[in-house]
Amino acid sequence: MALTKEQFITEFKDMALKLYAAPIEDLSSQQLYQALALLTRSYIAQPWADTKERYDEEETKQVFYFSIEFLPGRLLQSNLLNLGILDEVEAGLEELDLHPQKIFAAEADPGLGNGGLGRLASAFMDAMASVGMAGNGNGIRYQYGLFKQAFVNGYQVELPDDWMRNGFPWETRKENRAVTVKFGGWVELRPSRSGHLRVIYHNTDDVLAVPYDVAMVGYHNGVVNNLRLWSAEAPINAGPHFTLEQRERINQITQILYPDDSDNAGKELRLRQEYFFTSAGIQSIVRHYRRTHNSMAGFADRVAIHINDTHPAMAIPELMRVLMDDEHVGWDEAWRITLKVMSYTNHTLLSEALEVWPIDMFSGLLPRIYQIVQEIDRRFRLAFVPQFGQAMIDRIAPLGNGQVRMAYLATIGSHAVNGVAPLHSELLKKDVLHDLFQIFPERFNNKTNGITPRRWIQIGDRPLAHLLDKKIGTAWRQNPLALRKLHDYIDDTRFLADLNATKAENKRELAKYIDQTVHVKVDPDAIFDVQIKRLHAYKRQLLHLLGILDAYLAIKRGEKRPKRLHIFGAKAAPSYVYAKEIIKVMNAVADMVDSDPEVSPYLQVVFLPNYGVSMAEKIIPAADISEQISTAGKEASGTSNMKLMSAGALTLATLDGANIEIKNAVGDDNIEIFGLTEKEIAGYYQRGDYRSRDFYEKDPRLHAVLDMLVNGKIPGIETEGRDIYNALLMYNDEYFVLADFESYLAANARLDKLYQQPELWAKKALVNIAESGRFSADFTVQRYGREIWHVIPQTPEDDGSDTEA
Ligand code: Z57
Repeated sequence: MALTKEQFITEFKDMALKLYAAPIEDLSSQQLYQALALLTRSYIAQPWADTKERYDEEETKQVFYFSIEFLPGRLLQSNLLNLGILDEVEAGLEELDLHPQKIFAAEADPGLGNGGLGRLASAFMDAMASVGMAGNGNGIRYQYGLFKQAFVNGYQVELPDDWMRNGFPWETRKENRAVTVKFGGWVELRPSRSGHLRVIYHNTDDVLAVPYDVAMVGYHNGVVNNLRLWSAEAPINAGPHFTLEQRERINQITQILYPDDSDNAGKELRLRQEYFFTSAGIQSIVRHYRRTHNSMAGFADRVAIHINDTHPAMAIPELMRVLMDDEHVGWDEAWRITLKVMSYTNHTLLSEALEVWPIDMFSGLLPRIYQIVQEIDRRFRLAFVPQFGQAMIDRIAPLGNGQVRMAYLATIGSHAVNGVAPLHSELLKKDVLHDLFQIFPERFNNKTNGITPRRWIQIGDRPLAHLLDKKIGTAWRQNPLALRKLHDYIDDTRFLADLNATKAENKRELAKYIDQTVHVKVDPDAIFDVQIKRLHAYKRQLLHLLGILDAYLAIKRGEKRPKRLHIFGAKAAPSYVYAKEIIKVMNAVADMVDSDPEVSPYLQVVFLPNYGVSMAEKIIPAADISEQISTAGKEASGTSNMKLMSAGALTLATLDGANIEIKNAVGDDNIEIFGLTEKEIAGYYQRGDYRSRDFYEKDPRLHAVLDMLVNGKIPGIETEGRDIYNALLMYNDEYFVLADFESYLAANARLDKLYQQPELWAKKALVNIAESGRFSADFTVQRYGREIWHVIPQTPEDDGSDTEA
């Protein structure tokens, strides 16, 4: 849109006056933020309405991305950027003697997700709008987002995230679009005169699902899509017997986000949440469709529904229910429509994350849905036992072992199933979904994850963005593949120095931020070595920690090395004891290193509390090294690896998830690979001959490092040190930390050496930035659009680069 600085100043002052009856000089940053957000929303309103109208008029096929998590990050700056008015607004604010960054920082970060899965969903929302795809989000409006993390005495403490305290100016309550979701009770099936079954519900708990819509603004294209977040409320005419307790129980449904990442706790409230937003979404999609169509026959040509992990997999039986019970479609036709509409992404191979529900809980809470799952199960067995045998079908039918198995249900009820990086997609076919792959090989495919360079470079890394503009022009802002132009400057000494200077500037900024937030002074000339992601044993923050302890001991012995600053950001699930113990030990090591004047000139450790999207925007631009060190075969894709690469950090990585793609993109010389491969680890499992103690006994450096966990050298970690020591040595080190220790140290030594050659380092950073464009989520959603959702015509020139599973 077009907006001059002068126009903006007038309208902004006007809005502030209307809102607060005071001149802007009297307003707090929070108030200025509110005024600016509302003004921005007023700019979004027309294109938002126009986009909706156009989709309806042209009967555009629409995608509905169902996800129990969304992590959009702060929206003000990104909305201004995408509207194309960020520069004018910032100039206007500065003219008013206001500080744009201070105003932007007043926005609460909607933490409606845990980590990669939720952030990916939001990247896809941004990308779909930006490539002009009709893509809607469907999720939950949690009143409290992911807990706020604090450290007390080095221990993680969880505080409530009251993110809506000041309101959420981006949402609009659509009370006219509310639907009812039914739980519990029992179902009566009564044949009706017209021949179809009448389904009568008795004694159900009814919940009103009220949608709150959030605009998803496309980049410079006038498109505004919709993210619909559902809130649970008591039904309006609930009657005199409706108690306060019942009201409370209903409100609970959308009160909190479960803080577990890649883990399934099997709690009933979580099942309620899943059905709540899924049913509400399906009902509202069907209702909207039926306003302009008098049958459901063409539904699958207008609607694609994507199931982001299994949390919304109930979309399959729920759509069957609506088609049959409400729309009177027969089973076969309903199933044909459902299969054509639904697609599913798997995000993990970890068994503890694969969702299963006890049949008792499931059937009690969702009796009609359970009946439909039983029928799906019955027909699946009927169809495939003859060819594949009872034993195999028993393993993979939706019902088995007294459980509803959601990944199997999702695969059986979708026309497409994808993993999120090539290795992950291969392992899905080999292990977790092996048997289903035998039956439905054509459904399986890969869609490598992506990120949005708009947020990570254009907003998060302004110094780099400006340097790029100067050197290769601004085309990369529209098409990140244009970053490849950078290759032309691989021998441009001046430019390489500029690149290093930009990184140095970002490091100084982060040093300031660290000082302000945790009151720790860090040396901006150190190597900034970053590991930011959820705390999980398989991600091996512990390997990184052991590397730090080795460095500590080496420095104590008198070794000199370039100074390294280790930066961690990670939340642990509140019930994940081992992960919390690792946090405690990290913090203890940070203190020990910091208080030792022999060591602190060479080594520093900072664990930043409350890592999230907004903090990532500050850390990533300053990173020199990106630690992506999961046990091979365990990290489905990873996405912080892509973000850090795009900021020119060198990746220190195992051959896992999308690290493999990064290696293929930049070449072996521009990434630091170490550790066991997935094959080698599978070999250990098969033979059953991994003995972590052998590594401890053979390697004196490892020996010394592990002993530090239990010999009292690190103050205050008696319990935690012992538990970790035992996990590694008594319980045989489930994640092969000890096996990879030596090669991890060697890789780190190579990085230390490389850092002595700043120009060579800059060349490698350049290649990383240049090749990061391929990981733009814009391309990812286009591949989904062509190959799964069928909202983009399949074109022959598409090389299908990462579609081979
Ligand atoms: C989650 O964030 C991921 C997987 C899950 O099963 C759940 Br539950 C939450 C992550 C994977 O661990 C990452 O490897 C992946 O990059 C991300 O999902 C997005 O696909």
